[in-house]
Amino acid sequence: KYDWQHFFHLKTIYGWMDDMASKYPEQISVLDMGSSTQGNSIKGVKLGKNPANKAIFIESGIHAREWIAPATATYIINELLTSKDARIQQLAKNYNWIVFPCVNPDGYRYTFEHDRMWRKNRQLFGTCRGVDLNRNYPDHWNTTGSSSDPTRYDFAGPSAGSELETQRLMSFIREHVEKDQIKTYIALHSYSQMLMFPYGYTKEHVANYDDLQEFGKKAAAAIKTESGREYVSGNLYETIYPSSGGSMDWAHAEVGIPISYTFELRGPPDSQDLFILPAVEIQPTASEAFTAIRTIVEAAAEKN
Ligand code: 0X9
Ligand code: ZN
Repeated sequence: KYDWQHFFHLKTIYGWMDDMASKYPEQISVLDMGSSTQGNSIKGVKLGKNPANKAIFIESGIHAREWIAPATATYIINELLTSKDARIQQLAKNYNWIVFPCVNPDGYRYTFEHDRMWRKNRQLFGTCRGVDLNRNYPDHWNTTGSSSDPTRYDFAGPSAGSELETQRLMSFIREHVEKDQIKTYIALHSYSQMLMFPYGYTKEHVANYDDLQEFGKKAAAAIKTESGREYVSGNLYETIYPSSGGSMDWAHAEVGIPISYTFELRGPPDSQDLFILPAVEIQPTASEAFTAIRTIVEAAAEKN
């Protein structure tokens, strides 16, 4: 049985998505981007089937050890399907939601089966493994905050877009951006309590900087009201650290998705292993992340 008191293995998450799709066939269907380097499917769901609706895309689990991200993604799917809250029901009705909880399935499996602190995918390079998939996207690839050394945690890969997982996500987005009117792209990570927008590769401001800053500030305020947690909002370069080749920069600059954010969710209060969040934190963390997303979506809708 699936819940939000535990972290779950890839196959349990996929099984739960299948169960939800057979339980709510009118509202949700399972999607498949194709297979990863090691032959695991990259599965997600689409909620909402009104072709007139704009879509929100949620990418999660690009970094394997950030387990709170897939748990938050499934929480959001569940809320959109089952919530009695009128505001959430409205958002489920007025938007289509495309959610991929685990876009790095090889890495995610590896954190369960071998090394809890693994971050990258599992591509082989001589005697070491792994590309940081959030440095592999073809937008100012490997220009700052990434590495050409395959032993490093932030290895950008041998070339821009070299990894199968990157290619799968890129083709999916390219194929669906117009068809599904994807206007919002949210990437879920941990830890740091930040709501960040492009760019990651430069401190230069995006054209809609003021809007993204305003929505981010509103979202941070909504979290503060809900849980008392302090989230910082700002452009990625100045808020966390410079980094290039991230999926968010690519989605915004190369694909043209206007509302793009990278969330850094909670880490544990005091621990050496800041990616290891106690399972009791899943529910409040996921809830505040969903609150932030709803706030951004509603604030953006008001501007149109
Ligand atoms: O370093 C990262 O990829 C992210 N931090 S994490 O601790 N989750 O690894 C920051 C986002 C960098 N991202 C982009 N350039 N989009
Ligand atoms: Zn991350």
